[in-house]
Amino acid sequence: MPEDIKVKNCQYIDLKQVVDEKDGVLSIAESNREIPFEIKRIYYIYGLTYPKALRGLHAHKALKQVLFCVNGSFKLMVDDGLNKQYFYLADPNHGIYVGPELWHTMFEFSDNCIILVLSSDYYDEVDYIRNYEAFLAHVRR
Ligand code: T46
Repeated sequence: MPEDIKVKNCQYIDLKQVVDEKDGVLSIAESNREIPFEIKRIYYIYGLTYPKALRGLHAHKALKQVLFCVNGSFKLMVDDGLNKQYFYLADPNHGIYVGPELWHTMFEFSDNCIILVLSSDYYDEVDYIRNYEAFLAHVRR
């Protein structure tokens, strides 16, 4: 059983799965079904061979995203300004919804890690808060 989520704007996402036994597994993510928004952008992160690689270190003002680890594993920390929670992602069928106003970092990547991100909007640097103190001020306003 996954642990209860205590940060706001965050939830477990389970994809619809079609298992074809020896012919493999198909996982399906559809907008406004398994994914709780309209998907406008997909990106993926790989080449994570540096053992101390650290990504994220920001929050979004409005962007909604779901993160999957489609190969390998990594850890995700989310922080809503009051509570922090850590997730271990290692199953391509199980993702984490990271909604707005959550400071998040990604770390402890396996060499073969591939992170797939489904995103509710196009890239816009204005939506990022990249300073932790500014993030705290934003969520406490
Ligand atoms: C997030 C986590 C999970 C673009 O130009 N377009 C894009 O769509 C993205 C995602 C990034 N960029 C540029 C912005 C930076 O100059 O690529 C550079 C690296 O982005 P960043 O440092 O934000 O990468 P991560 O891995 O820390 O964060 C990414 C997403 O940017 C972010 O939205 O939530 O993955």
